[in-house]
Amino acid sequence: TQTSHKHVTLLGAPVEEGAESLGCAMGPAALRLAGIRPALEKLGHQVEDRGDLAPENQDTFALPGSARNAPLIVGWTRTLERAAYQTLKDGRLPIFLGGDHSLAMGTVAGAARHAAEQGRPLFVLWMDAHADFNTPATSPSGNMHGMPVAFFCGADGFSGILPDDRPLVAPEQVFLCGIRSIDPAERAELAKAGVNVFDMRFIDENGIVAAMKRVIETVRQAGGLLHVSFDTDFLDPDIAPGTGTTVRGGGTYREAHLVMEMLYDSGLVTSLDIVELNPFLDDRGKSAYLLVELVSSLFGQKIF
Ligand code: 5AB
Ligand code: MN
Ligand code: MN
Ligand code: MN
Repeated sequence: TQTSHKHVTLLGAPVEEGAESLGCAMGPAALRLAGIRPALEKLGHQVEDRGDLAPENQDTFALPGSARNAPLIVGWTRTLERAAYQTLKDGRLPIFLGGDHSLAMGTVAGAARHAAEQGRPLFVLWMDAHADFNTPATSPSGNMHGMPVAFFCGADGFSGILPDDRPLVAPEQVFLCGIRSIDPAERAELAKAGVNVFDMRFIDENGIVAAMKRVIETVRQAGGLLHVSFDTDFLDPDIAPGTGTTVRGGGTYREAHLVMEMLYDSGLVTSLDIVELNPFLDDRGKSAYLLVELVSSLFGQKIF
């Protein structure tokens, strides 16, 4: 009964060295075990699973400042940049199964290269408790999963990570949604850059629908492509305990589904990351199953 089926490619990115606590490398396996492929097939989509990717070797790479495991994360960034670009070029919709959020340095960069070739602006919807706008100079932890938005918005401190320094994503084309934890230096940089922020206060006062309508209208009017990067910790820890950096007061079950349903109706999403699932911290697969449910809503699952 599905008429507009997508050609979807699943790509595992078992990177965990961008986070403080290990375990995200088991994320792709948990999402597969929770049934992400059959869930998409049931909705009529054509699905290919390319298995888990491996990072290219960048042992000699160094970044100034505080960036733990930078050589490995840079290796992942280059591998994922190519994988995202090539999958999109092949006319398919990539879903990256994380893995910690540092993987979005590569996936967004690859999507940006593809969009630039198409002559279309790339927008990024970042669903997260955190802004992920630290740099090696501002990061309190050195953990690179707290840096990807700063990286692809062109902040200082990341040069040489990709071979050429082509522009990635304009800060005005980035929407952060669900934010409720920002570091002081990160907050200052974020405000300077001009990234759009729908924090939890905005969502409490105006509703998640108001935020999503603005995102969808902006992308539609610009004729843009939309990359969605979904951090498990966007969700309230009561419904998604399986992640390393939980923050209370997160997105509810229905808010999360509604976001996905509105995105499906918009038809605008061209690539997706599901990140920061740490099965070692989960409660009997609860978070993994919820993430698969949310992906189903994003791909057309109806509640009645
Ligand atoms: B996540 C913190 N801002 O930089 C930092 O889970 C947390 O990808 C980053 O959003 C959380 O270490 C990164 C304190
Ligand atoms: Mn087909
Ligand atoms: Mn994140
Ligand atoms: Mn987060």
